[in-house]
Amino acid sequence: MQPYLDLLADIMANGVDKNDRTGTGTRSVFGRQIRYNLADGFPLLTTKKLHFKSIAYELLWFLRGDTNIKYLNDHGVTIWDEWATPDGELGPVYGAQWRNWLGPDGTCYDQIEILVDGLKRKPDSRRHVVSAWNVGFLPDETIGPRENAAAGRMALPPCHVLYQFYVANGKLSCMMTQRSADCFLGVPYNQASVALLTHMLAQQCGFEPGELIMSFGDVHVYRNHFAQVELQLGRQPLPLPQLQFGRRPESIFDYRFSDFELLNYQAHPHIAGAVSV
Ligand code: UFP
Repeated sequence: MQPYLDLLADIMANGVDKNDRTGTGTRSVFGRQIRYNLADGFPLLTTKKLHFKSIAYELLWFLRGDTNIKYLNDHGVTIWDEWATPDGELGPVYGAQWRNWLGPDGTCYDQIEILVDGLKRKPDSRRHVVSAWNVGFLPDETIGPRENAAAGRMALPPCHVLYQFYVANGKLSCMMTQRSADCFLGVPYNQASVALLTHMLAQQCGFEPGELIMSFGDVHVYRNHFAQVELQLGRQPLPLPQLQFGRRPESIFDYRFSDFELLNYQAHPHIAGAVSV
């Protein structure tokens, strides 16, 4: 887990104190990469305990093409609640873009199906890209998330904007580009989510999981997380858990939470921190 801890330390030592949209204020750097060899273990934080279930259900929800919080709430996940309309709608956020990208002539493109097909047929391609940044559906910044969702726009602009996959030596690697990253609260979730997706795609396409590369734009620590970050940096990382699958589902769309077996997850106690909205 050293790459993540090194990034936290880098931000604290080299970041610029800046104002931000939420009014909390951050310490921020611009343009950083961290990488993990997925063969070394599953990159779930060990210096504070994380709720793997929320990460996994959110990913399954994206893969359903779902943009209503009902499915998440039915599984006890509340991370998207504060941005949804009273009907639970979030507008065309990640799931809609991944599975139903609207083309100029009204055709919907399933980027995940195209990706799986491409990885199987042309593993050497340099075009294995999934994008969530669909400019025509970005929120209107003069109104709030719920009004945007009600108007058919995204409640929030995507943070994890672009996924690119790469195959070499029978291994599948992923580089995810994240334009904005809350390094204390968001990044631990984001990196585990991308790692899980890479494992699933590798299983479906017959590859071993390769490298996970997280490529950040504005990566920051909120001012009200400084004490938590210091606490975390003082903790000794523990050996990483392993991820196994109980079966090989029929397709990338057929995974259930019970298919994910996280083995030997040991972690220091959870550290609470307020979310800036
Ligand atoms: N954020 C993440 N990861 C996510 C997500 C949000 O780190 O997956 F959805 C953080 C980044 C930033 C805030 O601190 O949420 C989004 O604010 P903005 O849109 O102004 O960048």
